[in-house]
Amino acid sequence: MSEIPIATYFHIAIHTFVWKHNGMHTTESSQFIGTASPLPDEFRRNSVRKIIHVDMDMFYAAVEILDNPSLKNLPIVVGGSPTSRSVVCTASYAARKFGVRSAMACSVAQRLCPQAIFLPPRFERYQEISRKIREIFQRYTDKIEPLSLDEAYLDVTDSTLGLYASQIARHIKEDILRELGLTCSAGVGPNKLIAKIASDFKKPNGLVVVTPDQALEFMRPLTVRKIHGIGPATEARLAAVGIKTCADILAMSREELDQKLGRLGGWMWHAARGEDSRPVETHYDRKSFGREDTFEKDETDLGRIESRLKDLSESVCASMDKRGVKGRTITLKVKYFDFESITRSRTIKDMTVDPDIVMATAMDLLKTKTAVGQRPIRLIGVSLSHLDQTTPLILTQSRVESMSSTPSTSNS
Ligand code: TTP
Ligand code: MG
Repeated sequence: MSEIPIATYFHIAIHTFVWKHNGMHTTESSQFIGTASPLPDEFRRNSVRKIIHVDMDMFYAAVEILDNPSLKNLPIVVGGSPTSRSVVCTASYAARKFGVRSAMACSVAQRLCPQAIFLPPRFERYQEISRKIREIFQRYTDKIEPLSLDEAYLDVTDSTLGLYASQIARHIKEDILRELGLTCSAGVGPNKLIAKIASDFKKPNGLVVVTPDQALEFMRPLTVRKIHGIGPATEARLAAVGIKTCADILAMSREELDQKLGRLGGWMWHAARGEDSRPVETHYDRKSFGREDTFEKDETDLGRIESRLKDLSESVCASMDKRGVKGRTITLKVKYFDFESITRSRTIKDMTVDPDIVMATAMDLLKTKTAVGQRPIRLIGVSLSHLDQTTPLILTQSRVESMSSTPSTSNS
């Protein structure tokens, strides 16, 4: 601690003051009380927001029980028929006790829980409830970033309601229960990363508050899978270099992480410390959606470039579709081996979120407007702009349908 300059202590004191007095503190409902230790300044830089993440409990199943209370406490599976090839959208907690999970084949779900009641999904009803939930959020803030029909981030940093962030979360939970008869779980934290993990910490009907002082200790024991965005593939990659928990990352130097994980190392370094500077992005803040990727080695092979472009197009479209957004301008970004970076765009007639259209347009731009094949390519990216600003920010029908028919991971 002796190496922390006085200016840093001052910085910490300011943060603590702002946080406490602007309305975020640990409430009696907090499920975590960490040992606060002073952190170097760089750890704190992004820890000044007040973010709430709200996630409905067993959403589709809960709506089914709401509309048919005799189903309460029974093992329910919302999805296709167990004799079809479809997958489980969600299962009630009673069914989860038997091991039934989202994205599992319905036939497997039935084997695990023969007494389960299978119900077909009613997407319009879920969307209707989702809209009502969003109206409740809007009473407290207009900085809302829905992630899907049943979850959203809310930024209440600048709230003028005179309420602690934890109180706002409590009000939202109460409003949803009183007006819609549904429970949800909320996480309150200094950023999106922590708020999301916190909302999952005490499901169902939980409220977990993590203050900036608690961030590091909150993260330390967590397995890396708890971090939003780390799926089974990354989990395996991390396990291969001895990383299972955030504590494992905290024990490593930045150099070691970079050396073992490359670009992922930097992100993991911050995530393990509970740092995340991503803002809550409302529909209207956002001008484009894009993804880019650096090749392991500079690439000239058209087939491999095409395959990467396909993955990127699918990823961009999935992310937009999930949010109910479409776009008209497709932009291809190419960085050559010598770091020269170019972008080439085309605006098409109709709004789209179709990965095949995005991919075909980007490929055409690649073949006709770049030096692909002649100059090795270091990085490739694709984005959609000229967004459709009118679409409500909720899951579109097509996305919901695809979610119910194709296995998806929880961090998709
Ligand atoms: P989740 O919030 O992941 O799950 P949940 O609300 O059912 O349960 P939890 O209490 O653990 O939050 O997803 C919300 C809804 O999205 C879910 O009710 C059904 C739908 N969904 C699918 O259709 N397919 C999927 O693979 C997943 C994960 C969710
Ligand atoms: Mg949920």
